[in-house]
Parts: sequence; structure tokens; C-alpha cells
Amino acid sequence: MIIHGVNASPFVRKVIVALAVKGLDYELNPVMPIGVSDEYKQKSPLGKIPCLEDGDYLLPDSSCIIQYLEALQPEPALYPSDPKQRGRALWYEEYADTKLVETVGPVFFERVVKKQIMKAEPDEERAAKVIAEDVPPVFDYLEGEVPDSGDGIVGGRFSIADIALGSGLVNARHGGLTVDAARWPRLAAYAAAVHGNPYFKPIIEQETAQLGG
Ligand SMILES: N[C@@H](CCC(=O)N[C@@H](CS)C(=O)NCC(=O)O)C(=O)O
Repeated sequence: MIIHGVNASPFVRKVIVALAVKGLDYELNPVMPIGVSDEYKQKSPLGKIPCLEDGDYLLPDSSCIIQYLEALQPEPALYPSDPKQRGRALWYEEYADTKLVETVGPVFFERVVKKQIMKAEPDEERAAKVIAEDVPPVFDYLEGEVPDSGDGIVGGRFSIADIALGSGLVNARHGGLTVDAARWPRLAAYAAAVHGNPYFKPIIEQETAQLGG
């Protein structure tokens, strides 16, 4: 199985964590999501990463790919079987993939993509404004949703919701945006639990080393 994309993408990371949970082997083909080739667009029509290639089967989009992995290897399950819990898990995945990633994205872009990868001058004023104004409502919402302890936001069990939320929070963390435990104690504890679990921890350590520490 080949995953096209780079692991600093929150969407690629979702797939890598899901593969780790399922214990499935894969090869990462490092496609950068900028100026992708026409050949890549044949595989991933929106030109985005990740895209999965499994033999002659091609599938773009992290959410679609993880659904495929779940059907391929149902255990351990990443989607709750209870209807209401499953609906909540999909909602948190959607919230993470849209609002959370869009909100922390500029911080990651300025401080990691521009500064560490492109070796360009980051717009620190932009990053600071996002942290001061845009991030708090998102963290306030999540503070009211996350569990008291542990890494399972839905029914206390690790699921697709934690993969998606945890992945978005990794990009925040790479950008120096850790959750302030004085202001959002539950979210800070949740982030620490998710990022410390055996699926996320080695992946974060590897990425941190790749990004220079
Ligand atoms: N809904 C997609 C989003 C994927 C996505 O936006 N990936 C970004 C990289 S983090 C990308 O490829 N952007 C390039 C572009 O939008 O052209 C998924 O879940 O896989």
C-alpha cells in the first residue's frame, strides 16, 4: 500500500495513525502539495494529499481512505458502532478537518513551512494575531467537549475523532502553539493523552526530528 503525501500534513498524518492502529504496512511517497504534476492529478483529481494506492486501486481524501481501511481491517474499530456515538465521532472529525486545521494552519505555515522548510522570513505578526484572536474560540469549544481524562472524546474509546483532533493539534504544536493548561486544562490534558498514546507518540517524535528538533 502506498500513501502519497508528506507526514506534516494533518490529513496524511490521520491516515498514518489509522494505519498504525490497524497494524497495516505502507510506504510513504513524499508528494508535496504544491504545484503537483498532471500525473499526480490522475491519481488525486483535486491535486491534494493524501492519496492511497493499493495495487490498481486509487483513493484520495483522508476520510475516504480511513473508511476504506476500516472496511479492509475492521479491528480495532475506529468508528463507534453505536449510532449516536458514530455521528459524534464523524462530527468531531469534520470539525477537526475544517475549523481546527484552518485555524491553526497559518501558525504552522508561518513558523514551520516558511521558516523551517522554505527558509523564508515568517510573518510572526500574522501568527500571533491568529493565536490571540482565532484560536481561543476553537479551543473554548473543544474544552467543553473533551473528556475529563483519557484519549477518547467519544464514549471514552480512541476513535477517528481523536485521530483527526489529535492530528490538527500536532500541527499547532509544531508551530509552537501548545494548549495553555491554565486556560484550557481539559483540552491540554486531552492533547497530552492523545499525543502520548502509542499510535501518535512515535509519529510525532519522527516528525519533530525531521523538522529539526
Ligand atoms: N479533505 C482532504 C483535504 C486534503 C488537503 O487539503 N490536503 C492539503 C495538504 S495539508 C493539500 O493537499 N493542499 C493542496 C491544495 O489544496 O491544492 C482530506 O481529508 O484528505
